[in-house]
Amino acid sequence: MKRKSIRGKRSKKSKVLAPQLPRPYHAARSTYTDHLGWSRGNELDPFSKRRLMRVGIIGFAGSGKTTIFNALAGIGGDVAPGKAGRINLREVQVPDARIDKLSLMYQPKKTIYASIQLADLPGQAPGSGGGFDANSIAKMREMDLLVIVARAFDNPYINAPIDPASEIGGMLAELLLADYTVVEKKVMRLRKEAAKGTERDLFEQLFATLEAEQWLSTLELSEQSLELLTGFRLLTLKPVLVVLNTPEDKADHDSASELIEPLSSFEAPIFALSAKLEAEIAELDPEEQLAFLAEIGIQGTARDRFIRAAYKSLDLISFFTVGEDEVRAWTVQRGANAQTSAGKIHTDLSKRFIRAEHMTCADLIELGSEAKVKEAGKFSLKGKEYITQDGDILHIRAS
Ligand SMILES: Nc1nc2c(ncn2[C@@H]2O[C@H](COP(=O)(O)OP(=O)(O)O)[C@@H](O)[C@H]2O)c(=O)[nH]1
Ligand SMILES: [Mg+2]
Repeated sequence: MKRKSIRGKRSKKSKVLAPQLPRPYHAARSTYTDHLGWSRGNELDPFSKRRLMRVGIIGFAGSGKTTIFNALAGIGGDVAPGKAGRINLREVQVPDARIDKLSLMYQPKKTIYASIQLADLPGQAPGSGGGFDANSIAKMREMDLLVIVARAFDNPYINAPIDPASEIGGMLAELLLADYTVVEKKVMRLRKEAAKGTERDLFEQLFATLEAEQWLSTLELSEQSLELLTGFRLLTLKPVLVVLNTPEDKADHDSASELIEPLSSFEAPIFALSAKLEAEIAELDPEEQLAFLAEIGIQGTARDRFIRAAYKSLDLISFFTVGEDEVRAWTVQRGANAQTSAGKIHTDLSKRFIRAEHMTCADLIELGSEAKVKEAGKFSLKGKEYITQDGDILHIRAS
């Protein structure tokens, strides 16, 4: 099998803590629409203040995309076959044990988790060989992360053998082809114009890479190059996760290992889960979920593991604000400084930034109160340029 290079390393299996949730975290706002007119921020700027990160679920028809979408969104239940072209959208909260603990400590009026947006995109018939239509590709380009669902269970409605490796390979090839088409067109024009300079060099490099069937994410592109490419929204620059939709009796990583093994040549992180089982679990309330999981010997739901992994592969981190009114997670790109982070909370806080009061969530949880953190000398003031770390608790002082 050909080695495909995809951004993202195989993630380590993460242990999931038993949830001690102050309230169910799937009480998220939902949207349901058949077009992509939901964006509130700047389309092209994935880090604009309001825009949620979008996770697009893609794969062949019948692979279980809609079932997984429902399970992840906490909707549960069986699904009717999707209507062609329809997109399901839902905002889901990112489970975070730190927020759970902070919420227990402060007993705030509101607890707000970080969230991402899931999109259930239309599929492609297995073995259709027809590829995605331009519309489906355009929708994928709007996503920040692509999740390929591959079927490893027997679906009586699908007249095709179980072959997740070829489904994954087929999807990756589709994505690569879509970029190739765009880049080729651009290169041909630049060549015709006998263009010289950065843009020409960049596109020649991209073209050669795609011709060699390599993902563009394997290139180390400069910030400047990436900026030039923003408008193209190239698919092979996006992170990819694979969900292997397994039979119910092979629903966790250990028992699914023989199914995962043949897929190890794909460099994307692979998540084994049973969509059907997860959807059933999603219908139970939190206590019932725990009992059920214990009964079938699975530690934590795949849902929690998966959503956290998606969040991580987007290179996002969370910082927190705490108080009696609100305990809240805020999302910033890794590497964001304190001033940018303040701007997530409010533009004014960024403009009038003086200092950020800082402690870590780990210290606060360990020591039990802000006063104790101060006593231990683990409370400090940070300037604008301080690089926000995952798990920081910030309070912004502004003029
Ligand atoms: N046994 C089993 N059936 C599943 C699983 N996931 C999905 N299905 C069934 O497969 C069919 C297609 O699923 P759906 O989510 O609509 O696939 P989509 O076309 O990719 O959106 C539905 O009848 C589901 O109930 C699974 O993990 N196990
Ligand atoms: Mg569907």
